[in-house]
Amino acid sequence: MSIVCANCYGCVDTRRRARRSRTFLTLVRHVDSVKDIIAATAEDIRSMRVRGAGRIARAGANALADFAEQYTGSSAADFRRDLKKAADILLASRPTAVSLWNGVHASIRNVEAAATLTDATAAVVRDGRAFAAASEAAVTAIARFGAKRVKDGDVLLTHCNSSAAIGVIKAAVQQGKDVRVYATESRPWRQGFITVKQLAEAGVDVTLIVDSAVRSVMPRVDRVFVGADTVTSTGALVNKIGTSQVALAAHEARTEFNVCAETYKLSPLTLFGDTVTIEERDTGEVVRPGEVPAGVKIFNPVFDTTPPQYIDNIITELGVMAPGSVYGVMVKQLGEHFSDFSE
Ligand code: RI2
Repeated sequence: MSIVCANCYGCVDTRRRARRSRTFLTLVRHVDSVKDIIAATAEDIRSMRVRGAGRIARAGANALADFAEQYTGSSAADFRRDLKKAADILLASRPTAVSLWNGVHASIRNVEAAATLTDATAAVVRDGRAFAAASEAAVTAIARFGAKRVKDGDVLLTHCNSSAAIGVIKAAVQQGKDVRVYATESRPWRQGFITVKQLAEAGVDVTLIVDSAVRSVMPRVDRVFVGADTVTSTGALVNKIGTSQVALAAHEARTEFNVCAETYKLSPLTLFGDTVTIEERDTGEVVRPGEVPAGVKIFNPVFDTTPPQYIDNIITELGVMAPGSVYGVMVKQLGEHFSDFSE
């Protein structure tokens, strides 16, 4: 059985968390087979019932661990074949955030070397759960490092809804710093409403603004903290649509622009020339039926790219770095697997 939150975009991505958050639950879905675990998770990610780059990565890793735990096939070869299909289904659910790709690959990386079916399934359970736990720990570490950069009296701005960026703001407030926060609405999904709810519940002085108000308020802002869906080998940031405009306004106003990115948001694929696919979502997210004349075209890209020259700091669980340091971190992390990604 899998428990899924249907009315909150991102509050639940693990069963443990769901049990703690009973009040959020409006839908309990019964999953009958191991195949359904993967299909249900992929659908939750695609429909954004589970959203946020970190959460979708953990959801993917935990789904593969569940899949392995409940696998009833009889050979390691069958498991490898079925696991590959499961991984492909999860990866097709949302294309932009490399966190999902890294979570899936971290979960399946030791399967080839496993001698038996038991060893292979155990490897996926161990690696999937370990990725999810490390992912949560990374968000906590980023909160600790990022909060040190916030000064008492600061005015902050955040865009969309990033658990890593919100972690930084909450940690700064917990340290007793008096901060005020502007949070963008983040059309079309309006994840900014989740952000203001989370910050208000934490006792933070938060003001909701429409996306087009960013340049207008930026001269009053001391620091921007945003999350990341993908960071490329050149240190460019791929994040929620509008992030690059926030960065431009920050650059113009000489406001510090900080990216909160766990290292599993770094894309090893970009090191070898791959580009990042920018997801385009349904036009119904932008307008309701009949709201614009027939024949009007709607374009709904949901991420954009911020060049490294507009980024001051990338705050990771390994520490605070400049965009130019990303290449070195990626190479070190890939280590002996470096050539695996060059195909
Ligand atoms: P955390 C979100 O994407 C936003 O772009 C946000 O900045 C990013 O994921 C990172 O979020 P979406 O799923 O991992 O709302 O920091 O499209 O929570």
